[in-house]
Amino acid sequence: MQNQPFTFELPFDSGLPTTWDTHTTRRLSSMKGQYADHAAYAALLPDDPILYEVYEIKRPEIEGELLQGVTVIHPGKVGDEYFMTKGHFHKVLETGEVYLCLRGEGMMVLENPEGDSSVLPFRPGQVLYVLPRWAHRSVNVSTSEDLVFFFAYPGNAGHDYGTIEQQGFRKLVVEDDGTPQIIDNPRWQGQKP
Ligand code: PAN
Ligand code: ZN
Repeated sequence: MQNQPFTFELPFDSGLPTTWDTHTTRRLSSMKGQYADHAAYAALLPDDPILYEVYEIKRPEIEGELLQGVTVIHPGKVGDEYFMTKGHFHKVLETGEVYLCLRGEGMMVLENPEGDSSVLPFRPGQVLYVLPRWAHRSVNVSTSEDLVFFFAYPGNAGHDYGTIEQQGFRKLVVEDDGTPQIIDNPRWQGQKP
């Protein structure tokens, strides 16, 4: 781990950082119950494709530090739903996060425990600010190109994946006639506030 201020490159052609400390791959099998089309999920499971990869710079997970890295979501669909991240609340709910889109074509699905939800397009050059209290999931709405983005969030934020695993997001992004559409999640299992 660096103990001096440092720089690293995020070349816009690849979007990949030139250095990183950890590289995590997330496969379809880690998304059980998240895709609305359970039959399509089951059909793809034997191949267990990699949906996305996260490259992170290691820093102490404490207040005052920032954790940063790059996520690459590969193109693909499960039924009509695009490849996407698991999505999470931060364990420290009052935590914001900054995203910068580097490549591809995406959407961010967000919601808070108060019942508000939002789905924002996410294009190269755009910064997306995730407000404190809002769960967030990134979706690659291209079926041919990677979606690549940079993120930075407070070191003490932590991740709560369990709430989304259990209740899902209120909104889904699905392909309809070749274009992304936002629909209500028929399986959303949260409690209305
Ligand atoms: C991002 C995400 C990353 C992968 O770094 O962690 O895009 O998504 P999941 O964590 O939902 O699998 C972030 O929001 N960190 O807090
Ligand atoms: Zn986050």
